[in-house]
Amino acid sequence: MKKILSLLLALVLVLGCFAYAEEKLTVFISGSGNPLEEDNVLLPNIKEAMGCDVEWTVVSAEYETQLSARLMGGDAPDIFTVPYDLAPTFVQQGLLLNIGDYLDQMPDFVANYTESQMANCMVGGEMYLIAGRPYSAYADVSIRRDWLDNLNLAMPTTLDELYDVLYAFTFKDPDGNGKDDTYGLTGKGLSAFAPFLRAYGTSVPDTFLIENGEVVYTSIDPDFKEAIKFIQKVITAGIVDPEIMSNQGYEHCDKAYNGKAGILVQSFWEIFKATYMEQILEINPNAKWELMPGVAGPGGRYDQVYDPTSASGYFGINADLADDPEHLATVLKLFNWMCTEDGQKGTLFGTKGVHYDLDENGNIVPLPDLSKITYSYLYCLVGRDDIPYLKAKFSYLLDEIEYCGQMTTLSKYNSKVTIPETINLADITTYAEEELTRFIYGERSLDEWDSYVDTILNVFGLSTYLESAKAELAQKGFLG
Ligand SMILES: [Ca+2]
Repeated sequence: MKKILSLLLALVLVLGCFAYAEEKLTVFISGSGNPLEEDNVLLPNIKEAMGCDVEWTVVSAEYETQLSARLMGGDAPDIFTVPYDLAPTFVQQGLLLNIGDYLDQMPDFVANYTESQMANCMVGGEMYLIAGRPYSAYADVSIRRDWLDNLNLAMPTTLDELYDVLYAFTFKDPDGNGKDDTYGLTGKGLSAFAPFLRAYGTSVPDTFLIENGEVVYTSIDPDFKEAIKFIQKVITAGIVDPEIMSNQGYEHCDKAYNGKAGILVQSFWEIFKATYMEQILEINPNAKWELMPGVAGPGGRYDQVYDPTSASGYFGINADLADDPEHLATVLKLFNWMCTEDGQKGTLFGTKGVHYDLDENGNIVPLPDLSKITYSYLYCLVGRDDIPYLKAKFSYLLDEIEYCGQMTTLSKYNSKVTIPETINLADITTYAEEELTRFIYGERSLDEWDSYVDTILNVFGLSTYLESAKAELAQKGFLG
């Protein structure tokens, strides 16, 4: 087949048609939400930049089976999604090109990837993957600035000040309607307590942290036990939504929109995106929401918990291309181009004049049609430089997005931990959440903490999970 194609190319060259007509890039990725070809505005940009045909297959079900079929059939795509857990196997089977050997052909890629983003591309110390850059940390605690102002209170900076604010938001009529109709804080499930947990240097259940070179699993973290004592005080005082554990769907958001709580624990998008803010201001034109920084406590001060080791996707390059340097150069050019300003615009923002314009300083001004591009993650394989992207796309949220980019975050490492087949993580998490809830609400005495830890380790098999997590994080170089 290859021979025939070469002959065809020779013919094409002789006839003086497009010199690159024969070359075709094949991309085979896992995902969903790919638009119809006639509605796809990103793929044409990629074809134009590459100067050749590009076949972009998006597989929404049974990706691994379909990829196997391609590989076994001798029809390996140039670029394909690598399920992260399978990366070592793929390397062993010789399927993945060692991209590290070719970085000199990808200067813009190298320039735009941080050290930790490069580290995400490594398998066993060699660069066998392109890991799409992860999304930024997004703030998830918002507060009614107008309520603070009404009560002459400052933004809380410590756990004790937070307690006082919650108390005043509950008992001092922050909305001035003369009714006892507000609570300090609302949210859904245990994550509603995240602001307290972070002040103790911990996080919601099933989070892997690393403290002093040691793996910490939050569901049995002694810091979580300490945080519970503080959360119990808050609950006993009646200053948070009593329905936190039973709120369904977006009930907690609705309570905040309707002025029933002064602090909402939920991704900031659900307050600040125009569609939500319009609802909020329709209900109360004086409502003024602001992002609330983390408060300091015994465990430090963190605005959010964030996994710096995650990726927006993992992609490999067909190892056979080592024997076809010209075609390989086109494949490498694709990844490199995607990291350039042009490539980011072409794969995230669509077409100038249709989806965006540029102001006099060259900044992107979104046009209404930009909202139709909901599938950029299927095309921008290198991920995006998230904060500049968001500032361009949500230009009315510059302060909030800037804040997200500057948050102090507590690092978690879950995306680099593989769940062993012998354990049932859902059972472990359910048990942890149920028992931690009972501790928090005083239905089980904290005197039984050690017994809880023993049960989850030995009856639910958490000890197996922890052992393998420690070995894996050590092997991947995260334990210093
Ligand atoms: Ca009131």
